[in-house]
Amino acid sequence: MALVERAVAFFMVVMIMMASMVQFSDAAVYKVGDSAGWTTIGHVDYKEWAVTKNFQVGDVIIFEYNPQFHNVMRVTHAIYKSCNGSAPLATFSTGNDSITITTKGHHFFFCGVPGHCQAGQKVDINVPRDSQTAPTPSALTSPTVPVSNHVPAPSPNEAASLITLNGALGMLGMAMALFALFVPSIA
Ligand SMILES: *[C@@H]1O[C@H](CO)[C@@H](O)[C@H](O)[C@H]1NC(C)=O
Ligand SMILES: *[C@@H]1O[C@H](CO)[C@@H](O)[C@H](O)[C@H]1NC(C)=O
Ligand SMILES: [Cu+2]
Repeated sequence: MALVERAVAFFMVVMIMMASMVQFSDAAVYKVGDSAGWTTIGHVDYKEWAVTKNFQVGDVIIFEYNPQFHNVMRVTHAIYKSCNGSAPLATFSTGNDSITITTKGHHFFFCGVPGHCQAGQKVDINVPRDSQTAPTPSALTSPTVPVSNHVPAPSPNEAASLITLNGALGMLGMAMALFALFVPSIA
């Protein structure tokens, strides 16, 4: 009897961990400009950087820069096109700004330092309106647990894939540790 209960408990723990793994790997973290960061140096093509990504609601966008020289302004499409930094929707200036994308559609950002937006320091984070929403914890009751359907573009120097991978590996490690704990008492 106790043996059956332990087996059931173990099974449930594994199912919960697999479900949380799905959620964990679903939100990606993107550093704008990858290793170049948020800058006017080297004329990083932020448009090109953004179009190769598969942004989803819940993703975190990090702007990393020297706050003495740059900032981040979230703006409307009209302001984005005109590069006029006098009336932003929001301004960020820590030099390491994490912005979580909470809605679908376009999210426009540029640097508000005069001339920088014109020089190309601007980015459009677009979450396609027809993109799938994140899977719900219904995986808990389903016998087959889908692994993430949201894997960022496979670029070796991309922090996002590493973070996602680390998360998945961490969960796998925890599941294996739990397995080691449970197995001697079952056998
Ligand atoms: C920028 O926008 C403000 C209003 O938000 C306007 O007063 C100003 O003239 C604009 N600047 C330019 C260069 O268009
Ligand atoms: C920026 O913040 C992230 C956490 O949000 C941290 O991992 C990273 O090391 C920070 N980078 C710098 C340059 O401070
Ligand atoms: Cu700037």
